[in-house]
Amino acid sequence: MNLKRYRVNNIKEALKFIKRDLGPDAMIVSTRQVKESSGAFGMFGKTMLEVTAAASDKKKDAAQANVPATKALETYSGTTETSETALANTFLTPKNKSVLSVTDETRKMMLPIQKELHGIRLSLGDLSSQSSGFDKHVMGELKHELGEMRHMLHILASRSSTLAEPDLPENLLLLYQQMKFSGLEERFSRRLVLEAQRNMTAEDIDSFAYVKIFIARMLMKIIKITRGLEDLKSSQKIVALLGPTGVGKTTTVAKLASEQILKYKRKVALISVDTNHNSAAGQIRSFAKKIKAAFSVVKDKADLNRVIDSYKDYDSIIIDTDGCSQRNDKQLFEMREIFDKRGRIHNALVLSATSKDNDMNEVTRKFGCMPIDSVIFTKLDESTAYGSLFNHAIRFKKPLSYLTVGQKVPEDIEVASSERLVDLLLNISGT
Ligand SMILES: Nc1nc2c(ncn2[C@@H]2O[C@H](COP(=O)(O)OP(=O)(O)OP(=O)(O)O)[C@@H](O)[C@H]2O)c(=O)[nH]1
Ligand SMILES: [Mg+2]
Repeated sequence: MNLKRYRVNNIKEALKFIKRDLGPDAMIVSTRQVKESSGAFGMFGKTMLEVTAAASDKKKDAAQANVPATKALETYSGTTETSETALANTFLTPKNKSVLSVTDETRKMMLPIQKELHGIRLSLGDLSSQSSGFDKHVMGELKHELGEMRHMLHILASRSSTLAEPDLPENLLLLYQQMKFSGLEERFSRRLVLEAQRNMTAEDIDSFAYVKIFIARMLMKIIKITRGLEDLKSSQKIVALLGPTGVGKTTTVAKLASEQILKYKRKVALISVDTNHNSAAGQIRSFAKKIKAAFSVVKDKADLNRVIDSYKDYDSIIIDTDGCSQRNDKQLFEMREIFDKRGRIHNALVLSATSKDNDMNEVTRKFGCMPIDSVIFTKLDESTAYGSLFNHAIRFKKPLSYLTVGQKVPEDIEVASSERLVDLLLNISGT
C-alpha cells in the first residue's frame, strides 16, 4: 500500500498532489492542522493542512488507526434537543433502513430474480391454503429460506451499487471519505454529510472543525448506549454473555466479575452454561477460584434457574456460555431454550470488532432468536475499521454496553460511550 503525506495550504492543493502521485482512486486517510515551526517556539509559524492519503483499496492495511484513550469529545456532548438530535432521529427511522442506492443496471439484473421470488411466495401461499394438513414445519423452513434469499439479494444489491462521489464542499467531501475509509457504509456516510450540508451555514461548512463536530454530534445521537450492569434496574444484576466462538466471552466475563468485585465491592457468582457438553468450563472455574467467587456449571434451563435461585444472596451473577456458531442451528436452538424469555437475565451479545460486516450481520440475525438487550464489542485494539461498529448500531439499533480493548484482565474493558466511539471513527482527539 502506498501512503503519502502532504503539507498544503488548502485541501484543493492536496487533492491536486494526491491525484498526481497516487491516482484518482486514492483515499484521504487523515487530515490535521499543523503549525510550521518558525519563530520562537514556532509561535509565528503558518498554519498548514497536513493530509495523509493512501493508494490502496485494502482498507485493512491502510487504516492503522490506534485506539486513542481520550474523551475529548465530551465537551461537545450536550444533551439538549439540538438539530443533530432531529437529524439522528430521521436517520434512524425504519424507512431509511431499506434505502438502497442501486444502479439501473443492477436493478435490471435483479428484476427476474425478484419476480421468481414473488412467484414462489404466491405458490407457497396457495399450497398452504389448499392443504390444511400441510406441514407447518416445512412451511416455516421454506419461508425461512425465502427470507435468507431476500437478504442475500439485498447484500448483492448494496455491493453492486456503484455510486459517484457526492458533489460537496471540500470539508464535507473530506469527512465523507474519512468515514467511508473507516468502514462506515457508503450510504450512511453520504446521508450524514448531506444532512450536515442541509443544516449548516456555508460559513460553518468552511470550518473543517465545525463540520467534524456537527457530524460527530449526529453520530453520538444515533449510537445507543447503556452503562452495562450499572444500568440494570433490578437489585440483583444478572447478565449472560452470548455469541459466536472465540470472540472473547469468557475473558469478558472475567473482566466484568473483577470489576464488580474490585470497583463496586459486590458479592459475585459465576455460572458457566455448558450446552456443548464438552466441559470447557475449566478456564472460568479456575478464575472463579482465584477471585473467590461462587461458581456453578449448568446444562439446561431448569438447572440454570435452580442455581440462580440459590444465589439470591449475591449482588451480581455473570453467566458465561459456550461459543455457538451462527450456522449451528441445533446449538442455537438449545441456547434459545435457555435464554428465550425476556426476564431477569440481561442478554449481552458479544461481537468481535475485527469481524467482517456481513458476518456480524449474520450472527446478529441468528442470535436474534433470543432477546438481545445489549451488544459488547471486543478486540477494539485489533480492529482498524471502526465503521462496522456504527453500521451495526445503525442497522440493529441495539444499545452498546461494553468495549474491550485487550487481553488483560481486569483492565482492558470500558463501559461503552458514544464519545469514545465517535472519536474512534473520526479521530476528533487527534486533530
Ligand atoms: N486483542 C484482544 N484479544 C482478546 C480480547 N478479548 C479476548 N481476547 C482474546 O481472544 C481469545 C478468545 O477469548 P475467549 O474469552 O476464550 O473467547 P470465547 O468467546 O470465550 O471463546 P469460546 O468459549 O471458545 O467460544 C483469547 O486469546 C483472549 O485473550 C480483546 O479485547 N482484545
Ligand atoms: Mg469461552
